[in-house]
Amino acid sequence: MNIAPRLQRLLHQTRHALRAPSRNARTAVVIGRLLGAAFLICFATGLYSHFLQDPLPWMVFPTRPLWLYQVTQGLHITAGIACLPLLLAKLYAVFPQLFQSPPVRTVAHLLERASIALFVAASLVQVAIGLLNTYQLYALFGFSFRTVHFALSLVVIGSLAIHIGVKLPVIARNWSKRSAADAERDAPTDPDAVLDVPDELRRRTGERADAGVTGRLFAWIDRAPAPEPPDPRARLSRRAFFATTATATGAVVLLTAGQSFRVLDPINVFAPRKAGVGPQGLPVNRTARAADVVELATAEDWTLTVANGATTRAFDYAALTALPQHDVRLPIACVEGWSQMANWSGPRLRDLMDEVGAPASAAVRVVSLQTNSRFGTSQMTREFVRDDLTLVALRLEGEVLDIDHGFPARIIAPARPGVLQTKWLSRLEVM
Ligand SMILES: Nc1nc2c(c(=O)[nH]1)N[C@H]1C(S)=C(S)[C@@H](COP(=O)(O)O)O[C@H]1N2
Ligand SMILES: [Mo]
Repeated sequence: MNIAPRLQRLLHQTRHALRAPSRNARTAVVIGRLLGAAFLICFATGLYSHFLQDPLPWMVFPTRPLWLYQVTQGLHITAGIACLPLLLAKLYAVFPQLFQSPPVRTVAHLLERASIALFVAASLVQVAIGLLNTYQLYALFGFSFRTVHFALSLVVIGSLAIHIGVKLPVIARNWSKRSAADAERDAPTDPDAVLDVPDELRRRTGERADAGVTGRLFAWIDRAPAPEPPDPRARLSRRAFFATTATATGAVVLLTAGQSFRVLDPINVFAPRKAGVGPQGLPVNRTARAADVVELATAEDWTLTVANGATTRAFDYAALTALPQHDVRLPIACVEGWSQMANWSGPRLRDLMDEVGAPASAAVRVVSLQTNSRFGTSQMTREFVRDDLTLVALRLEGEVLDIDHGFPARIIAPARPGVLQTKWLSRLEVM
């Protein structure tokens, strides 16, 4: 039994099986545009979220509309989820490019391929860890999620810019259906073109098709005797490919976006959080027990210390309720994507600042009773400190705060990530 001809025929079939009507430059451009838009939405909203949590000294943030962060973060998570099927579709469309012959032509070509490899790897990791984070599976990573997600976003956007720059001629040629059809009429592409160096390029570089090791290998594969013509029905048609991609993308978006956009709540089946489920009708992100604060939070002698340098005042619960109370309707908008509006009441933070003579320009460090997590402290820039809607909340939906929502007192402020709405307050320090 002779192995070589069998191998030759097998490779030949494999090589031709990769051909599919949807595997062409136009498909790559159509999916690429959607993916590009999703990546840009994720990048912009991600930077916003990142700097809200880690502001540079000169940064000032808008506090209106009060649902601003709820919407930007909802878009971030929803666009990120859409990237998953779109990335797979794009990889499917360009997959045969992996087997170019020869694998590397010039230094520029090497850099181009390297930037694509980096882009594909970084974006797959980026989308995967983002998704795991929305399900609170941080424990799976041995690293700080936010640091890595931020650093990778720069790699993804940088390599995407290079990729778009390199592919600009292909993108321009295939931007519209018409231009793609014109290009095809002017210079019909060999159905195998995606598998090989396009003839045009070969002519320009004066290269022979069967040059190099892979060129010779491909030439040998193509000499396979009498290949059976591939069954056209066995291939995914262009229409089926787009229908599959659209269905998958639509489904993952529609079945999870309800966590961020209330109108879709009835069909929220995959998202980790359900609106309205939790004490006082609001989901809980970290329970008092997990934060190890039950004893401290329910202690008779609990007080909230407000400190401005040497001036400190301790407010017990009765003293806080004796201050003017205000009602606000503000969302908890978690970085993980879920969000929900709620009715809060309590004294304004700015009134407490005035009690210790804090300057109007002061930022505040918020300290929780919780000491077992980074979320136990947060910082608030002056525009949030001075906002009329920023409260030291004592009540939720007309009742005393549930211990899991931060009893005796928590921060609630407009247009801010949930992670900064610190629960189980202990100290407020003027900075
Ligand atoms: N002390 C403390 N405050 C905290 C947290 C925490 O882990 N510890 N989690 C934050 C996060 S990530 C969110 S989304 C909100 C959720 O508030 P809720 O549990 O009342 O819905 O609380 C924030 N406040
Ligand atoms: Mo959160």
